[in-house]
Amino acid sequence: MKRGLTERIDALSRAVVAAEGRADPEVVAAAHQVVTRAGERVRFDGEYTVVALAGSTGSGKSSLFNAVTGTELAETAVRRPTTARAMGVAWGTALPHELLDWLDIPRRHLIAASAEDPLAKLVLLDLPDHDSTELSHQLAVDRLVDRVDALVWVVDPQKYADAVLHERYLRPLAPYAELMLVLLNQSDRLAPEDLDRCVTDLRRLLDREGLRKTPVMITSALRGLGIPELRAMLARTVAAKQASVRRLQTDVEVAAERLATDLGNVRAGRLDRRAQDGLTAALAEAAGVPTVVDGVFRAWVKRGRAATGWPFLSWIGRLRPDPLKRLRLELPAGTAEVGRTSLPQATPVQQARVEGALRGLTDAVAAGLPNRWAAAIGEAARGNQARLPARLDTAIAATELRTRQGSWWWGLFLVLQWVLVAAVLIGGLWHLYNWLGPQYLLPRLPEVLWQGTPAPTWLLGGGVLAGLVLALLGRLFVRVGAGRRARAAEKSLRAAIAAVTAEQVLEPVQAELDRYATAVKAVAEARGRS
Ligand SMILES: Nc1nc2c(ncn2[C@@H]2O[C@H](COP(=O)(O)OP(=O)(O)O)[C@@H](O)[C@H]2O)c(=O)[nH]1
Ligand SMILES: [Mg+2]
Repeated sequence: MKRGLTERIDALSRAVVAAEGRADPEVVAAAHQVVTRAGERVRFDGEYTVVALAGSTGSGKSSLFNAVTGTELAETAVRRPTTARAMGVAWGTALPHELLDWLDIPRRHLIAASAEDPLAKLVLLDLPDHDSTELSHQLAVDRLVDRVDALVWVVDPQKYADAVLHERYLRPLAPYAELMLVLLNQSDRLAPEDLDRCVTDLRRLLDREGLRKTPVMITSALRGLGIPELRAMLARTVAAKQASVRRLQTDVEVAAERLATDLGNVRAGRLDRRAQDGLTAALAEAAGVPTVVDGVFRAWVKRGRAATGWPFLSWIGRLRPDPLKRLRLELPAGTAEVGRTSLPQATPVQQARVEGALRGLTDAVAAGLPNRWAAAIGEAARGNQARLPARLDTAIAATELRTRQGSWWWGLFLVLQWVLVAAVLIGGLWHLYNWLGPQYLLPRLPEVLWQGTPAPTWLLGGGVLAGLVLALLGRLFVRVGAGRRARAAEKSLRAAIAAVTAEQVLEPVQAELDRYATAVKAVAEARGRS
């Protein structure tokens, strides 16, 4: 089915919104103009021509309405003094309800007419009298005068110079002179020479008001004079409207065509995983993820060694600063400092890699797109570049590294190490006592031997040896644990970086791609091609 003009104008309007700032500005402006012009003209059932009969009470509007339509639909003065509410008939195969609703015409009738009928698609309205004493009638007239395609002012020989008609309606409507027609009705009431004088006078009045282009016609609803001419005039108005609609249709087509050419019809590239991952990796590098991962490893090793090492030596390691604390990571949540790490700024090489990844990503998706769209995509990708380092840093600071609590077995090793320390101390003191005791005449302790070696020697030597072996074992386990923690931290950090990348770079780029797709689709609809 061929799309209606209204829908196509709608589609063109959507295309204009999407292409604004991306497509050729001149082409967009031209399309925008068409949308505005056409939109006003064909808001509702654009192919219909709406003509209203307006004028003062008793001039013969309703009688003319009946004469033109060949009906008795309008109530003339005999039956009712004034027409309270507007009434309308439409020539065609169906009533344009939407249009009549918009015009606020509740009383509506259809006059069957084929498409070939010169009056097909004409809506003729019988307006309430403009000089009605009821304000609501006047307001209804004012409202309709704004919304119709053409106005037929009906005057009679007595009241054609009516001040209200001229001051309030005709003069202000001078810009629309071409869309108006004045009927001097009840011509049968005047003698031919009086009629001439009356017409001349009316013409002079209209000319003075700037209505030179408004024709004057003479009619008599009573006698049927001038009715065929009036119908012919209406038919011409319908034809003109049809022509203007056709013209608009062409305008819409031309504008859509130009916009389509400007847009091209590229299947915009999609953001593929590889490019995204490349960018995330480059940003992770620049934001210092490897430094943090290394810090996690070293901090874990340091803490693990402090906990499980040989107590006689492990205190030395405790004197060295903690790698994570130095980076201002792992600060307790809620501290003012959270969100600002001491990670170093990206190096020029890292920045260049980010730039390369960004370019790779945008080049891939913008391939084949018109230059302005490609530029817009580049801008979308870089729009948040200035705030990116801070965002990435915050993301890193907020990532849970799970390093605050050591492994469960550290405690066990610690207890064992202190038991061994106790053995070493006991053995040592025992030996000291045995050596110094006799000099101070202290009582001798009983000699305990095991496998031919004294017990204090076992305690001292075994304690030292076992402590060192345990420490070595601890080192090994700690290293394995540190590797595992570092990998887990890397995964969490990369996920955090990926989330920031998506929000700050990928989403704006996707939005631009969607915008292009919207424009292409809308333009196709405007051309009636979907
Ligand atoms: N003599 C004469 N009387 C007419 C003519 N047209 C309408 N009338 C009469 O003028 C009166 C008012 O007509 P009507 O159509 O109701 O006017 P409206 O108030 O403008 O709708 C009625 O009595 C009609 O019969 C006409 O051309 N000649
Ligand atoms: Mg009337």
